[in-house]
Amino acid sequence: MDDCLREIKNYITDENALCEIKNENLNESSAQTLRNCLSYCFDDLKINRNTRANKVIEINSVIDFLHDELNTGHWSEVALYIRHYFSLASFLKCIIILKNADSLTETVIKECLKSLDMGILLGAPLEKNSELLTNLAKYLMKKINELAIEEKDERYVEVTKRKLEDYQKNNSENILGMMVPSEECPSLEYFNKTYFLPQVPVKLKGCMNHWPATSKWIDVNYLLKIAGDRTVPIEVGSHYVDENWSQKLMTMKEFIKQHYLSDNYKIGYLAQHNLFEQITELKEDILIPEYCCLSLDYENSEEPDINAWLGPMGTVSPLHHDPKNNILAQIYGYKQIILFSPKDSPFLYPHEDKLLNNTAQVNPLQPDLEKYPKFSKAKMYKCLLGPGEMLFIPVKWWHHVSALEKSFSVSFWWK
Ligand SMILES: O=C(O)CCC(=O)C(=O)O
Repeated sequence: MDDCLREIKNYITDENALCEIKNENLNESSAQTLRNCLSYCFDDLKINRNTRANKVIEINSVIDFLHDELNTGHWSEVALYIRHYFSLASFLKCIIILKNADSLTETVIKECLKSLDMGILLGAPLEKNSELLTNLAKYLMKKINELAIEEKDERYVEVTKRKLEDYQKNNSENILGMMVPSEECPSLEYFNKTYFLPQVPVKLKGCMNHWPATSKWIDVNYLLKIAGDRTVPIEVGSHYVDENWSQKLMTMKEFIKQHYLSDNYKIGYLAQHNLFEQITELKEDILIPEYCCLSLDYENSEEPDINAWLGPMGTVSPLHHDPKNNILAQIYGYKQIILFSPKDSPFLYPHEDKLLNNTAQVNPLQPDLEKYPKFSKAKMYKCLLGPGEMLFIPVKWWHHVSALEKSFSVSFWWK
């Protein structure tokens, strides 16, 4: 255990920054408890078993306090320091669990990973130690893999590969609409002139053949090895406007077993989650498409927002638009995508509620024309997006996305 703790200390890039706890930002007792936990973690204190056990209770009291603060008011209004302290407390909880354990068992590691992931998902990267939690989680995943008895399940490897012709037939016969144009890896200049500047959607082929993700991620055992015990947010229910829809936190392994591989369970979707900041190993398998360097705003040099979309057949993202340009890259599986220009917004009946007014009330696959008569005036575009293909969705273009089989996509949103 001492070796493990010594190794972890190497991940701390700035110990002073880590130990700086300001009273004015926290209530006095939480600040004091955090300081006590810090010194327990890093000063070589000899303390008895009872006091050790109390340390978990102490750090949990700080975590509970911060958790309440995180859940008060709107998420965007939560002060950044609360999120920093939440990450710090989650990190300290992990160290306390490790210090109190006699050896590095699977149960101990899982408990640590859970705490780190909560810190990553609800907290914010620590100033001057921004990769501490992600690196520690990566280290612990490596350790748990060393302990694990290989439980390869053949079911994990298979991902249905239906014939492209089936989909093409289905797509062109059942859905009215213009096919979006398609290009074979166009030059940046041509893409800019023909699609980006006029803001026209296009399917891009042959641009991601060199991404390791296209061959590695289809094997669920690979995802389980890298991320099996990591906690991720899952959307449960048919789609986010449905009244029975909810969000849950579960491990990737639970998600894969309960929602991804199981046919008779409720639809679960790992949707719009920045998996790559959380599990940085996966980021090494993808590349930011060069088209994302184009911008309508010359001052913009921000990195794109990269999100993962992993789910079984049948996931649906209802018709909506987003505030940024998007390249939706299909790693595997087929998705059917319906698009409408922003000009057609009045024919799509956006929800009136402010939180949902980027989402249409009409379902373009089964429009209720009595309720939404103007929909018949909308010009519909369609795209069948297959493995290794990308779709450029210009900012504010409406899109409805349904997965025709198990599917993994990565979206790159940029201004
Ligand atoms: O793939 C999906 O289900 C939705 C993707 C999407 O809406 C997006 O990338 O903005």
